[in-house]
Amino acid sequence: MKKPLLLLCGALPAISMAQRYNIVYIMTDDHTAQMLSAYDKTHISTPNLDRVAEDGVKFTRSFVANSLSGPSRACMLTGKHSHKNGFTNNEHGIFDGTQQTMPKLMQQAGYQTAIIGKWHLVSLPTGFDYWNILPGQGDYYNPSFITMQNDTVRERGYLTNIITDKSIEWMEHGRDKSKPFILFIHHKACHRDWLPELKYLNEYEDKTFALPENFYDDYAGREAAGQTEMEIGKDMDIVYDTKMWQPGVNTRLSKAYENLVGRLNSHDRAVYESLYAPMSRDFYRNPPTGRALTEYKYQRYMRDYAKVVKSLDDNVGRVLDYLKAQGMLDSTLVVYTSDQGFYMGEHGWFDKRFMYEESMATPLLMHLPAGLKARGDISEMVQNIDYAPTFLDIAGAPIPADIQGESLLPLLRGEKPRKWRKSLYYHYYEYPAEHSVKRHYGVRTERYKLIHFYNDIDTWELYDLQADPHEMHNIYGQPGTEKVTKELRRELLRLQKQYDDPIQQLN
Ligand code: SGN
Ligand code: CA
Repeated sequence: MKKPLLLLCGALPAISMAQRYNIVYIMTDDHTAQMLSAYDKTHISTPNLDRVAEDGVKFTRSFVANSLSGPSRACMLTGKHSHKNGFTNNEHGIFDGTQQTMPKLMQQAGYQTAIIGKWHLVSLPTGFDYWNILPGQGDYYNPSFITMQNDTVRERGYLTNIITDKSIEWMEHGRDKSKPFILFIHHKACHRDWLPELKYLNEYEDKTFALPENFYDDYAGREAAGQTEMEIGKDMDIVYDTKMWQPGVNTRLSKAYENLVGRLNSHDRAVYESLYAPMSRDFYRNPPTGRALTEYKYQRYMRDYAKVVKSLDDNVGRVLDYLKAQGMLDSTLVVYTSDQGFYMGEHGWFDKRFMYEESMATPLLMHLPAGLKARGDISEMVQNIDYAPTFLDIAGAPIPADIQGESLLPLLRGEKPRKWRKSLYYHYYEYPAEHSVKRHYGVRTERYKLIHFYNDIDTWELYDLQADPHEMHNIYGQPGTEKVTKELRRELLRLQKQYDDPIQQLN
């Protein structure tokens, strides 16, 4: 069922709905570029994820505005920074679903809208013709879903597979095939605490993952970085995160772990324990200490995270295969991204939140439908507030003036806009909170990053990303940096004014 193609150039009066591009917007949770081989081949191979960019593009400078789930989702739904959409942090946020959102505007443009999977915005979805979402963070094993009737229904199986089944089912039978659609396939994978699909239980168990070169960071010159609770050595829970469970071993999170794994039926639990129980017995027989313990936890973390990505990779492949089999690839934009990046041991960490590269960055791959000519890498700086205006532009819908992101459509057409943004704004709010990352805001340009940590701390950090890509040397206040600091402070203030952030460069 090949559709005639169209060229998108402004108003679309003569084009019937059936001829407009569909959008399949896959977003995962905490999936970082270091664990996606289109970006980085150091650790694992992700052939299906890499396929997304094959007939399309890979954004090499893709970032979020606030590296945390709920806030990221609110940014992408509204095309606005956190202070404008109101959802600044997970702990106290309730998304105001009465506000203007991209799905509502897509509906007005004649699109069918659906979301399946993680939502994490507390209030129920608005602007979707169909939704089936996870309560809160959701569960990997035998997960529950909230239905449009507001019932919570428990399903059997592994979450990443179930979200994909439901998504394909909706594309096949749930929608009105006479209309274009945007489908949000939003996975929990690969969020903590990395519970694998049982068929991949033993995958990667023979692999030893290389330690990042700054694994033993001492955080010198970076006060906020030295005060977190996200260190693999110090903060990762030996039961909850690394699965060294044994009756009688009680850690801060062991009860939570028992609840998660307790969702398996007794047969599946036995399969699960065929790996972890003997490993745990060996561990407690001769427990490692010091750096040996830290590195033990790192290997466990990397292996389990990689297993979760393996299922994700399969399932993204299933979606691509479905679209291909239906003859829809030429008429569908497929987006693959994550709600933020993540630390895989860089700086000794797991988790995200910081404006440092690993967590401010997020993967962004796109399969482009016929008519959008860009191919290969796109290096312009883009941010998750850009998705809403991009989708509206693709739909031929007007982009309201209060949307703060930029449409990526010119880049997808293969154009090189001369006036593309030269800097990005970032603002993280969730403190005091889990993982103890101080509040901060900052500006990132192609080469530099200036960050201000505030609230119960008042420190500035400056990085030259060219000389110091791992952000180990804070050069703020060092002789020779006066000029660049002054320029960056001016740019930061300009962005805070442009985006109308009530915090404007505290001193
Ligand atoms: C949970 C996790 C945290 C994680 C936050 C936010 N703890 O609270 O490790 O930082 O989510 O993640 S857990 O014990 O519940 O696993 S986010 O991606 O949803 O923002
Ligand atoms: Ca996340």
